Amino acid sequence: MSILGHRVLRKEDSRFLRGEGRYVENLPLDGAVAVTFVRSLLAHARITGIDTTAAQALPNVQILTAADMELGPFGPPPFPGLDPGMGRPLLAVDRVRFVGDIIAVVVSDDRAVGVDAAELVAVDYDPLPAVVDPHEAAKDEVLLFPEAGTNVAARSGSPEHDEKLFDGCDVVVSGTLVSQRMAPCPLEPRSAAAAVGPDGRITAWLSTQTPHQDRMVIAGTFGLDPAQVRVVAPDVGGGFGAKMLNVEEVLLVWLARRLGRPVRWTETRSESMVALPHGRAERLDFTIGGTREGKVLAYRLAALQDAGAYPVLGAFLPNLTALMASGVYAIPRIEFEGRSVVTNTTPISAFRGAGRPEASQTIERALDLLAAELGMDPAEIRRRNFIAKDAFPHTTASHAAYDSGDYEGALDLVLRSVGYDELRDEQRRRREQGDTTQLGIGISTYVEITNGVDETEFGEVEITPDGGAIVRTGSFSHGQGHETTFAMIAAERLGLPVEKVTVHKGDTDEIAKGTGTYGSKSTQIGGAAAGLAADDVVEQAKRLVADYLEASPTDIVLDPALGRMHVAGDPSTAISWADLASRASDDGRLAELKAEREFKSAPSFPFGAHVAVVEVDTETCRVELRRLVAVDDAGTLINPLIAEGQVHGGVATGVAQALYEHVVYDDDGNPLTGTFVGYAFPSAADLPSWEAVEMETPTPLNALGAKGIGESGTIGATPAVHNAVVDALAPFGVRNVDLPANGENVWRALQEAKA
Ligand code: MCN
Repeated sequence: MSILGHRVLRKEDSRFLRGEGRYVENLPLDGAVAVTFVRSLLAHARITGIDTTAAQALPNVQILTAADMELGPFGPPPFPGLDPGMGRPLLAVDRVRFVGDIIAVVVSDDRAVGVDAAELVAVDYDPLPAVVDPHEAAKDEVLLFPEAGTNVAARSGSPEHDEKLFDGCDVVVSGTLVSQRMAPCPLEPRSAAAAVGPDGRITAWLSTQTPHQDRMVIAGTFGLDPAQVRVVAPDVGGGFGAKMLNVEEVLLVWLARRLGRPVRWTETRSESMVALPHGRAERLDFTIGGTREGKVLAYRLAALQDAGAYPVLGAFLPNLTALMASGVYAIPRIEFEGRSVVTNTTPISAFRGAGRPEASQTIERALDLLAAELGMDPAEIRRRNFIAKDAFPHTTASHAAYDSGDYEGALDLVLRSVGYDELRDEQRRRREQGDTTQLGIGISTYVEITNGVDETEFGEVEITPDGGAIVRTGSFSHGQGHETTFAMIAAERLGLPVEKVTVHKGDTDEIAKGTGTYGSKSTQIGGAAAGLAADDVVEQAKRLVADYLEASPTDIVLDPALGRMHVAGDPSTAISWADLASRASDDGRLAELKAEREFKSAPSFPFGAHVAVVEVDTETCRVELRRLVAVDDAGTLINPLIAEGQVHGGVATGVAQALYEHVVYDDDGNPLTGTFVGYAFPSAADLPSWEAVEMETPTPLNALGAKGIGESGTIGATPAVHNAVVDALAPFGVRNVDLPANGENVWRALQEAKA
């Protein structure tokens, strides 16, 4: 029986539960000095002077500023249309553009002394007007990069409107959805260390998701051959898309080279809240039109993305929103226009979902609005517009080529699981009785894209002298459980117990290549590559066994249940992996039991349906999420336990956006949510237990049949909860509640409806 599809406990958890996880902060690093960043306290200002005298007076402290920096700005990424002049100086030169911009670095033997010294660095600012609202930024009145002549960093889609887009529509509704700015809040904040060997070779220990890509960027930045750089990512306590190489890590390498000493820095939580890139921050104006029968004919979407002070990945999120605009629906005509603008705020980058939640949050609100206008049940309008189960592969009007799906099946399953009809009955009763606590039921049916840009991943499998196996992968697990699932994939192919397979990752000296982990692509490409490498090892092993048994390799078979190879039909002379490895070791032939593979795939499209049930107290405006039932179909599941864990975490993030989290700035660009006191980061106590329901529709794109699951819960949950809150308030004439749909925004929506 195959181990795949079984709820195998996570191999890595024993290490974590015993406190044996190894993070950058607790790696032994002899003689490492501490790095503290002096960050801007103003959102937009000219720097007219930096006085380090008092700080330098502290013991064993050194301070460096832009005057010491020989490197040019970091970024922006070489995306088409992006003004190359919008790069970020590693240390601010003359001007700061957000609270958190780095002005100077303090290097100290003692970290506490470094923190004191940083506070003593006196910066003279000449304040400039700050622009925080992307709409204001788009007016180009206050420019962040005067040389660029505009704050618009990138455009996508087309500004042209087709006047006939809504021809033939009986009903047309419009609205706006602001997918609010969020902070990724990984449990382990960022951390980095760097050292230079006697030969000038750099080692960087990074809390990252992408060790191999980081090596390339570091090598490129310092004009080195990539072989001169080693990146090691030990255990990483979460990343959620935000932990990709940034200025801080580059500065650490720069300091190690310049000082000839190992250096280390670990972000504080409040530093993380302003310095680690944020996510979302996209405003979407939509118009949807359809027939009286509820058939959607046309959809127009205009996205205004706040890219933050320096355009990085965030500037390109509208491209993903555009691609996924159609959701699970067969919409004949779609028009999209996207603009990304720079503002005096923390840069925006990827955050769990990155561009796709924005698409599904919008189309799911639009569908509900249209249903309300037509007096139709939200489940029914969805049914009337789904891309049919037999229509795959299917290319949408927004140019996404969906691989496989069963959207109506997911909706049926979630409605059955939640008891939809009974809930509607209860809702009706409460409405009729005029209860102060109203029930809201929200549906979202979503599709998302994983491995969005046809990436390739590397996998290697090697049999060890004791007959176990090592999997080396270019993917990088930072909470996702690859040490278990990738071991399961190889174990199944090799016929070994999963305990005998160890997964290695994150050290660029040990793993030949890799792209890392983001976009929920690891299993479908990294897992698939590991599986193919294991297949190759089996074929190579058969040749070795054939030599030992004096048979033809084509006659040798692997008994996957016992992990033994023998001549077909003659199990009596079988050779186990342990025997084979031992004999091959003695003969100097163990290297024959090792194979490398790369696997490239087109994107896959996981999908699902969520139903949220909320209670809204119409007097106090308190919102309570009572239930959330989630059907998330990620194709064939490798490990349903881990997949469920991913759904749980993902749903928590989605609910956090729907009800709690919002990074807020004042008009001068001061962050008002710079700590967990002001930023409503929910804990388990704030959330109900999720009800996750399995559904598996394999993809034809890889031999595992697996799509991604890491971001699905997030993408499905927000619109379900959002729709539920609006649904609860429908009898009061409420058509929209801003995100997060918390007490304050519910109160505002009720006041507006009354007015
Ligand atoms: N899996 C499975 N069957 C499938 C698909 C996945 O059993 N059909 C398993 C995988 O083998 C893996 C896990 O589920 O152990 C997630 O796999 P996958 O969907 O391939 O996603 P990635 O491993 O590429 O993870 C990336 C994704 C992203 S983009 C974000 S953001 C995110 C997430 O994963 N950040 C996380 N989950 C996170 N979980 C934790 N704990 N911490 C983060 O920072």
